[in-house]
Amino acid sequence: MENTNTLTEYLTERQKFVNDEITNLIKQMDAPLQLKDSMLYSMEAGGKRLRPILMMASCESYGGNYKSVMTIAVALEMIHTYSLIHDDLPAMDDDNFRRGKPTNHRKFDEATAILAGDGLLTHSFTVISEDNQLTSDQKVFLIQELANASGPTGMVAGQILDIEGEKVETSLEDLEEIHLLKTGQLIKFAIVSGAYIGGASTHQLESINDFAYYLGLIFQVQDDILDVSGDQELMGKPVGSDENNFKSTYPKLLGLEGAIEQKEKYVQKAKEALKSAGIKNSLLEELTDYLSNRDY
Ligand code: GRG
Repeated sequence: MENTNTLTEYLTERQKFVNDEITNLIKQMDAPLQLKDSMLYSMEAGGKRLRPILMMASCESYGGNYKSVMTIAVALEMIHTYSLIHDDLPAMDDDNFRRGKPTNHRKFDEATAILAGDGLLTHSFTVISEDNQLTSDQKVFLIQELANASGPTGMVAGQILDIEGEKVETSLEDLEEIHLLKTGQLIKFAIVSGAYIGGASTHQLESINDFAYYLGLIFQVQDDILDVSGDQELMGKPVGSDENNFKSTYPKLLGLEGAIEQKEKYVQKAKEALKSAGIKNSLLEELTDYLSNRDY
């Protein structure tokens, strides 16, 4: 792909495939109506589908067919969506809106939102275990990797470190550790499982793992940069002026210019890792630039 239009078309097409598969897999589920409605509400609320798209791109980069990872991609999006539903709850961020719509607990109620999250988390493993395109060995590998990435050694660990980190000053190193767990682990799963199903060798999986590490950091630093731009536009305040909250971000620790420089360093490292990963096309490199410069 050589220009932005083509990449935008690629992203739109892939989002549509993912959206269709999401609707299909959740509608088939034999669950009480209120629960199903609540799960479907958040799954269809308009996410960017970045993790599924990265998984498909990683699979294609090793010569695989993106359709072979569609169910795994939806399973991953189920876990991502569960984490957002729970993150928005009153006990956590207490948010009223997500993706421009009322959060799950505002649309339904708190108990239903907790259960919708629980349902999405557990059902993600069901859909992988029932995917007829996968061998038993592949299912075990994927289920183990996904559980490690999302559970108490991955995203859930990152979430508690993040909550605790809001109470004290944190260093750049602490911040990287939190993000690598909280958001980086699911991104890593997307890349590694896509490469695995696409046919990458053990050595290639190790190299692509390094790429995924930096991509997770790029995603987060850009998220922090976008938050600052949004805050400044909304409140006319300087970077890091929210003195009542210790929550670290890249711009707070490094300043806006420093955060942008740090992002460029991660981009360089990510591209170096891609070079040694034996990739057959430039798709992941283009997605790296896209994620690094995204404005939403
Ligand atoms: C509750 C166990 C538990 C974990 C929550 C990821 C997370 C952990 C919370 C989300 C908090 C947050 C907004 C983090 C910033 C980075 C991030 C994950 C943004 C949302 O991901 P996108 O931009 O969202 O891919 P969409 O809506 O496009 O799917």
